[in-house]
Amino acid sequence: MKITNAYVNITSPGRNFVTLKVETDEGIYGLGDGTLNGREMSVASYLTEHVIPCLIGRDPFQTEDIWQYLYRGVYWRRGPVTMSAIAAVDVALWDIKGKALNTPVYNLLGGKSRDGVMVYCHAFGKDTEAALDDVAAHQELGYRAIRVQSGVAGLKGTYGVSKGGGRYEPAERGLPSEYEWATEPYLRATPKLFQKVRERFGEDLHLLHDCHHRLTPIEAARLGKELEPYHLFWIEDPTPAELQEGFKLIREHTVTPIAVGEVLNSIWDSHDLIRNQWIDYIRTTIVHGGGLTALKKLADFADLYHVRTGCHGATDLSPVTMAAALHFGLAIHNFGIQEHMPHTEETDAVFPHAYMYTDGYMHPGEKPGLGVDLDEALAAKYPYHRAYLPVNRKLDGTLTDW
Ligand code: CS2
Ligand code: MG
Repeated sequence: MKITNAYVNITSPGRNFVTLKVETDEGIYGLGDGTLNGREMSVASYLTEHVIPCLIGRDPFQTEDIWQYLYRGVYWRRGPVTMSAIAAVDVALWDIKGKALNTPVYNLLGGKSRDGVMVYCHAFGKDTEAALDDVAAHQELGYRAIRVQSGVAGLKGTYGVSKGGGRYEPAERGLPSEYEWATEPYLRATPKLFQKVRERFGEDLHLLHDCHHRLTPIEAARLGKELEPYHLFWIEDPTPAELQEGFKLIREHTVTPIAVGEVLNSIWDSHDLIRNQWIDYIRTTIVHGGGLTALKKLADFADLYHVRTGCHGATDLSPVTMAAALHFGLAIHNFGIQEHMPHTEETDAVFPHAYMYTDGYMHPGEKPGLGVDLDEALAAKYPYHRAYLPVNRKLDGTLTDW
């Protein structure tokens, strides 16, 4: 089998998605997600101008060699654009392999290790009461794990809370919007939020919280310690992870589990976090982490240190990544949990798929390959619009992490 053609599809059913389609001489094609929220055209250009010419004529079964060719052969390594482009190729090739062998991709990753993939959803509110009501609404839908985010009194806009109610979608068309931030009100309010959640919903519900890179290590240590009575499943991105050893300080103060990784894109970015057991869950995702070939290596390395996966699964990762993540989560041994932010109906129509949600779990389905497709005629009805993630400033105007 040979790759005969490949091209990038960019569509925007409510938000932008970058999809690579790889075609072969046997009529089988594969899809890969190359979406990088706020920098989509960088990945599209990287694929079209630099990667696709090198794919034509290659054997799509050679996932390892093609991955190494695209990673080592470029000379300039790592970074979200490069690794998202490599991921788009890699996932498309696994899709082709599964279709050619007439089997779901999970069977190529070790086969089923569990019956279903436990997922967590997002509950949020502008204040504690609204957040608790949203937890109740999501518990009604059967979720056994729920991330809880709340507005912070006195702050205009907070990560994870939609501005005007309704769905939360981080990227906005037009130039970046500006949020404001103050750590102290957040640190005072968050333990009280989770105290209220436990009082209303009891101990059985898995609770998660995303600090979204906004704390220093000692602030994260304080928060983790004050959340201990509420037994969270994890606190996520407690501090920017470029300084991996910053997590050593957090670890010395709290037993609240820690998840990191959605902005990381290679095993080297989390190598110290994992081998020192400074974290409990690795969130690096298939689309931004170099694809299934790379994520399988990362998961196997993490398994040696009791670190489980908790892959990123926001709406800015397309249904192609959701499908790949579910095959991956069904097969690997050290699966932890999978994030699930349901896409819009328009998005699901553009990307028809076999995966399904039932009572707190998801399953990729039994179709050969990934079990997801791209309706190109429908996709064409949603042209790309440049969009940006917000920026965040402290009350004195200092730019900080959003
Ligand atoms: C968040 C993401 O889902 C999460 O854990 O951190 O929503 C993140 O803000 C977006 O993916 C950024 O594009
Ligand atoms: Mg996050």
